[in-house]
Amino acid sequence: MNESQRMARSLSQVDPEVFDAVQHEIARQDGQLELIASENFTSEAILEATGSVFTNKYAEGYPGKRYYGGCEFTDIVENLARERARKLFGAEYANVQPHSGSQANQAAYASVVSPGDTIMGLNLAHGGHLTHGHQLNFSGKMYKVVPYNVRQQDERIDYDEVERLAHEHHPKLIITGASAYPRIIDFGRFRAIADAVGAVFLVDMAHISGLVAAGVHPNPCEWADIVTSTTHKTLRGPRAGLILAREKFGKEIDKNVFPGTQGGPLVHVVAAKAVCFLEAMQPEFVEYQKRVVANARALAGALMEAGFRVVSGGTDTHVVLVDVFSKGIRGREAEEALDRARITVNKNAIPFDTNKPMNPSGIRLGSPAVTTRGFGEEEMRQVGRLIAEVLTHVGDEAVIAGVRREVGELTARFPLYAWKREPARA
Ligand code: DSN
Repeated sequence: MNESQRMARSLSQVDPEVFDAVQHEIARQDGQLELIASENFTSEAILEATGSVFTNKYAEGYPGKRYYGGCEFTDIVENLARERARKLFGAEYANVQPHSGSQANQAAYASVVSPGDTIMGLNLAHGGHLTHGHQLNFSGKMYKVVPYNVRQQDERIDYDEVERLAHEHHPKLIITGASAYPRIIDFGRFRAIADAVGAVFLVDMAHISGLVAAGVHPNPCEWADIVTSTTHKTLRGPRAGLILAREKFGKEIDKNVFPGTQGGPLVHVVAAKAVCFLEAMQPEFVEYQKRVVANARALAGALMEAGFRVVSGGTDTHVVLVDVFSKGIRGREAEEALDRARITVNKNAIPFDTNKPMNPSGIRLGSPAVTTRGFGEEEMRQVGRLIAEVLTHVGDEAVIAGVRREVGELTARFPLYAWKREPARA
């Protein structure tokens, strides 16, 4: 066998262990109910771009200004991604190189604040994200953080508190956005507060960017100076990050992505982001996102009907935060019992949680992935009933086995990646 024949061998021939793990992962994704709010299933076109030969390319710099030769086709995909991102979100500037949402935030913050400056972000315990100022994260270590919270009575952001804290602490940067907050955020109110204290206003729309792209959620680009995102949650693209901004911030952001915080871009992932933005411009993507929101509401409704308290009384988005402790169960037990029934969720703190983060009072659910596989509101009501059945019988393996069988029937009706499930080749 010569080198070129060796290079042409398939994964199953070269590494049966990794091949088998991939096959098992396809079967796992196909055979379970994926309700993790931040996950989704990408199209074959996006998988193909992510697995393309662009993985071989070094391309430090930006289109037309690279530190390496041979970037003519890299420039094509990066320009496509930048132009499509700007058009999709109505933004003046886009940087499509961040490897992740956290790296997008790191570079975006560095372009407008210096270490030691004061920033404000939503408390992680109230639905915010690690990178919005948690003490164990770079954001909490580098900047002086003033967190804001949700109100206890309705579990919505306490805008009066945000305003009071902003006037008291004069932050240079006010961040909003969330990982576990099911309600539409009032970006206009944040803009007014930021203007009143002379702060830069940044929205991290990682969770909602698919809804925003489809116009089923207000677009933060209309209010914010800088908008960061991931591309793999509701937006249904490859696992990666994105920064959008007003033109005047572009030069500094470019410098803070490369060389400030990253080296070479992952060109194969940039290519897949271009495909993702194109897919998100299609009319069927709008229909998909409408179903994502309707499905989350149907799920929340079914759980409330079964007697569970849903944080904030419902959802405006794809996220449903359930207070399982309202029925005497804690998040870890709930997550584990649902896992045994092949329903995948994550334990999650609820605002003003009285339990510890490793076994909090809540679970977080999301509708994007099951909506991608074709579920409608009827299936979501069934999923709500199945979750309630497990959570009211966490120690009863016979009940859990019954739910697992129903999950199997449901997933079999909406197959996923069926074309990818090949037997191992010799
Ligand atoms: N880990 C993501 C989520 O699950 O929301 C946020 O980065």
